Amino acid sequence: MKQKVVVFSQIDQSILYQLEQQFQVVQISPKLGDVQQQIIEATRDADGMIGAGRILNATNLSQAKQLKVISSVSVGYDNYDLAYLNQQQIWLAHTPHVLTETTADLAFTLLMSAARKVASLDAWTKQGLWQRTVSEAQFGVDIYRKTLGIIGLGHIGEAIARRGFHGFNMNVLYHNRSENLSRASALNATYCDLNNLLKRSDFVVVAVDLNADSKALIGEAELALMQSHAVLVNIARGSVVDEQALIHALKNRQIFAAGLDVYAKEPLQHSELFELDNVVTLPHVGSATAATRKRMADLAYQNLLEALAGRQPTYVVNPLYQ
Ligand code: 8YV
Repeated sequence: MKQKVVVFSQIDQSILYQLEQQFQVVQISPKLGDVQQQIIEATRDADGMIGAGRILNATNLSQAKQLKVISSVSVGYDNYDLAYLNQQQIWLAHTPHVLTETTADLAFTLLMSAARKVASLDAWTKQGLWQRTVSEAQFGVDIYRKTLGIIGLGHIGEAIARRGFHGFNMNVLYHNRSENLSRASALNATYCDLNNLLKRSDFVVVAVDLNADSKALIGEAELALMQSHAVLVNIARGSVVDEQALIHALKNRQIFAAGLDVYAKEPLQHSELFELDNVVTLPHVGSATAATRKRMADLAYQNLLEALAGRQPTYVVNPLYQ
């Protein structure tokens, strides 16, 4: 009898085809009704799951008595109840490394777009408002040789720092739970406590995992430490930054601008952010290139196959010995 795999989000079609050749596949789709109920029903006799972007926890996995693995097509895994998966001896696998450079590219895209008002000036030009030489209202801020503060010098944070250091001769500061001398030394990066980084940086990039320590890490007090010409970029998770405090800081021009790819609630449908001309809002596209998403899907597929064959996935989040 074929093992059963639940596909809980859109995945690469070639991967879906390969799954359907080997397993009984059930796809979850909002078009088929309540997603939570679909997950509860579909996982009753499921052996594996693959997908991304959905919360999976004790509630919607309560019937999943023979589930061996959740293979996430993502590097972040804050949307999974890891304690519950450990308790149920369910492997969680993810897709690190293959999206690092693509996500760092997007971070720098946001940094530069926010610094030079690309989104608002594009709209301004297309509305026919460019009628004479530009004035201070259209001026941006410089990037070259400025100070770049990275909150979270992990793989993605380090790739962002590389772009700043080698590409723009930026002075790199970083904040981590602990110093990362190996990564920092190659970039002349200086370890800073968070408050000092916020005070000294012209550009602050949030690149930390979302966890108990980083939730709401950047709030009203932290934003108040930033310089009025400073730019905040968030490519990590929305909940690391207090979104209402950021909106207040942007409205009051406490900081120059923000570049956001992630939000407290996604998709971002209705928000005061939409009314502001000093924030660039992208729809969580950090890893969203065809090539990178294919690499992620391939990696998630391999992780799933390993687990369903009884072997610990190469990129397991929670090493278990089932
Ligand atoms: C994913 C991401 O596509 O990998 C991550 O953690 O944030 C993105 O690359 C996203 O999580 C899917 O919902």
